Amino acid sequence: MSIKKILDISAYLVIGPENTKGRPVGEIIKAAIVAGFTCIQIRSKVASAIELIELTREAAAVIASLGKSDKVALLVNDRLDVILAARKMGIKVDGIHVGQTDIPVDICRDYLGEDSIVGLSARTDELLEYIKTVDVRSIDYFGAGPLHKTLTKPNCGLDSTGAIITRSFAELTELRKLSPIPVVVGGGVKLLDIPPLAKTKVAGFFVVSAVTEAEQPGIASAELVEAWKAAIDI
Ligand code: TZP
Ligand code: MG
Repeated sequence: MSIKKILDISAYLVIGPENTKGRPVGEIIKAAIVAGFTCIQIRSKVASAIELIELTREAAAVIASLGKSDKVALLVNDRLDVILAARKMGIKVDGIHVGQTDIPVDICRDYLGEDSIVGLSARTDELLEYIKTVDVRSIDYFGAGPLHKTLTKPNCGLDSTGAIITRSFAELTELRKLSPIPVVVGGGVKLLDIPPLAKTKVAGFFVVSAVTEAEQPGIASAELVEAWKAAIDI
């Protein structure tokens, strides 16, 4: 069965070599999945194409070694070319995550096929407009945010006046109610944000630094996953 049918974006790690304080990306991915993370996105603004392919290979191998290839989705940020090359080289990549100025989702879908996962991110206010007007059939989930200003992606939430627009839990609840597809929220998300975020009933949270910069990524991951599970049970 295609992993797309059971896509779980409840605990979603975004990671690249620039985020790990010099530690191997594969080790942090492993610690996060063991702790219960359900989706992995390789994202690097510094790695070359070949480095991205190798990171994707490593991530796929880690997921396979944990017996999770049909449970934990592996996505790559932006780089349709990297995904196509990785697949040609026999690496299992489940899909792509793109933003508003990246390759259009319909083109991604066309190249990657029906069984692949295509995620699209935008600011929450943009998404609220977007879902009113755009056919979302080629998209599997929305990435929304930022919840807070974040050093990991300093321009995230930037509007035309140069201000950073962050999102309120009320807006996220509205988006979740109106969106025909699942919504995952990130941008500055830390452990304390998990309970109020879960209350909005979005499908999940995504993090970079809360895991990748933690002294003990496995423990930080477990705390986030446990907090999410505890909060959605309420
Ligand atoms: N997309 C929107 S915000 C962001 C990405 C990749 C970075 C989030 O990083 P952090 O460290 O969890 O704030
Ligand atoms: Mg992008």
